[in-house]
Amino acid sequence: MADNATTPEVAVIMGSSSDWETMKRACDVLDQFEVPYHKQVISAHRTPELMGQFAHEARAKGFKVIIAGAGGAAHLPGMVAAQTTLPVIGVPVRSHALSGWDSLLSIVQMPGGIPVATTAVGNSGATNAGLLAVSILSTTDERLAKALQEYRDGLKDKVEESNAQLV
Ligand code: RP5
Repeated sequence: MADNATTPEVAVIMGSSSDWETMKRACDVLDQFEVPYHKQVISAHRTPELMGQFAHEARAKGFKVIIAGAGGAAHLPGMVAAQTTLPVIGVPVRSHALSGWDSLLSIVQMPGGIPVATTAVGNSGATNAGLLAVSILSTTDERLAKALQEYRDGLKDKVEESNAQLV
């Protein structure tokens, strides 16, 4: 349910269109759970004013969770978190130069006071960012709480089924 199908509850932002290959996994999860979301490229260093405006207006626009992905000197999640009190989930995108170590450390090492919930580097992190957003929304949404439990049950079933392959 991308982009304004109904009022988006989650914003998925990223520093560059080159992050989309990773960040689309967060959107895939939101689609799977039928959570409406908005996706947008917002760069902390190329469009700092847009970043500030987005963060300041996010709560009034009805967003409940922000997922922010960036790579390299990945300021975006922290700088957005600095300008909103909404929960911000940061996804370290795997970089070419340092394989995402730079992204991870840039996002995870927030000084006390301004939290960013940081996921794993890369595709798994983006998937988990989507799931964490659903989990946050599920605290006030019984449909999502049920759907998350069914998802977990499905993971368990797959493990049990995988035993049959150990021949
Ligand atoms: C960051 O720089 C982006 O989040 C991206 O991961 C990285 C490289 O950006 P491009 O040069 O591909 O636009 O701002």
